[in-house]
Amino acid sequence: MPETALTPAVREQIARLGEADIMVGIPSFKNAATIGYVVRAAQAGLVQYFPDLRPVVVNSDAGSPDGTGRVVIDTEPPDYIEQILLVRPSHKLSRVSLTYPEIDGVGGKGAALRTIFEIAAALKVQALVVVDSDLRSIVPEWIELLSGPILKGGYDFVAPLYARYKYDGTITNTVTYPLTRALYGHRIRQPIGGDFGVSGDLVRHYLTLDDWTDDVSKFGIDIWMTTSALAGGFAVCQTRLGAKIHDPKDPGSDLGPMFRQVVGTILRLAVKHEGHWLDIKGSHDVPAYGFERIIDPPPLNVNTLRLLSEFHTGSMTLAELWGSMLAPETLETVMELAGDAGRIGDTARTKLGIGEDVASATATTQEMAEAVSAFQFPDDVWSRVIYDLIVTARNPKHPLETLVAALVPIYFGRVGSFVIENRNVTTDEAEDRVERQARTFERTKPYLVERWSAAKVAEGAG
Ligand SMILES: Nc1nc2c(ncn2[C@@H]2O[C@H](COP(=O)(O)OP(=O)(O)O)[C@@H](O)[C@H]2O)c(=O)[nH]1
Ligand SMILES: [Mg+2]
Repeated sequence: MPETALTPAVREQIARLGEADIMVGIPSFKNAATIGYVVRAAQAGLVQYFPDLRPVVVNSDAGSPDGTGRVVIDTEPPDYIEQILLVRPSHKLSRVSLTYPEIDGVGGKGAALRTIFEIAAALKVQALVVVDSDLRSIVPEWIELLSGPILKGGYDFVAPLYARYKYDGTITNTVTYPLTRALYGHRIRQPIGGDFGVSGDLVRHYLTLDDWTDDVSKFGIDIWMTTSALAGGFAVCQTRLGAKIHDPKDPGSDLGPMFRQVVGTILRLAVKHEGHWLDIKGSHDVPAYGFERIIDPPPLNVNTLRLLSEFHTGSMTLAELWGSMLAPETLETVMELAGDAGRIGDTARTKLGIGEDVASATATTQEMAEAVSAFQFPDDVWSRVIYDLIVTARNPKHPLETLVAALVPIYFGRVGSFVIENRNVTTDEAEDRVERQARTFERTKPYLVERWSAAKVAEGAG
């Protein structure tokens, strides 16, 4: 990890806090509307479930202009929590909000978390819980669910398990879940869920790693945490949190940059950690902590026409780049699929009376998915696209950022297909399709290993 750049203000806070046993870290960027609730839930969880541990809540903010930090400071004091819960904790609960320093000029969720790791290490905590600041569905029990496996079970990394609406978590469903599972053999269903438990040992391990990049300072942080825990041989489990309800994002309009940061990171780490995945076949379950939950998460809208249109447009502007990153057969199939997307999208626009500007189309999610229902992007083609990217990422000649940016339209095509395929089924049934795709990634892994090994031999020969 880059040299620590803790600001004097952060050092001062550390000196003031001394030591702690359990810490809740909350990264934020313009979350004034929602962070107060998250802080109250975190404080209540610490007081209710760990009255004998020394607790601290740390908000690592981007210097948000909306007063996020102020909300944290002004949130009801711990005395209030003690009154409503009728608990008398043995230790005072501290609450801190600070502005994190950028890392090599880059700020983001990861930079916020790095400051959180450094504070957790300096305070010598046994367990660190990190939760997002836009959560609506967090309850005090989440603090126990995320730290209990560490404090009681000897685990080092606790990944979340949530009920998410079938169209939420598309980067997870299409890339990070199936790829983490097929590469490293662990079925971690939400490797980038955002809400994690980390042991003191693992926090210290994170701070020794030297593979931090700009993407990790941003949204690459979650997959970096999960992958580094797996590659480091740490004990990993999952915990059942119920529903994840947070600020919604449409995969077609909001998730492009996040996709690039997450997928750039997972590919780079795959290249780095070849020794941890080359020999792994199949996968195994990862233990899950906490009582089962039966919850229907709220729906989310997706502009499928736009997804297909971006896929098709991508094929016209990026074909050459796609040719340099995909195997010839994969390229051919992807180009055909992009052609399908263009044709089927055009017919659907005419039918729905939508002009060229699909981004502002007013048709509903269901109407759009129905109108383009003939489109299908098969699982195994998608797995080969991702595997081709890993092989291409080996070669430093190809800048990863460019490759991953060029992958975005293909990802949109794949997500469009997922929405179409699941338009008439429940979230549970859509889950079966995510599992089917994950099994496909495992089944086609020999394709990756073969191409990877061939690329190595070719490099050796060259
Ligand atoms: N400090 C900081 N936090 C950020 C930044 N961007 C996002 N976050 C936080 O990271 C968490 C997850 O971000 P969000 O946009 O909800 O992403 P998603 O839920 O994973 O799609 C939230 O708590 C955000 O406030 C940033 O630039 N700086
Ligand atoms: Mg969110």
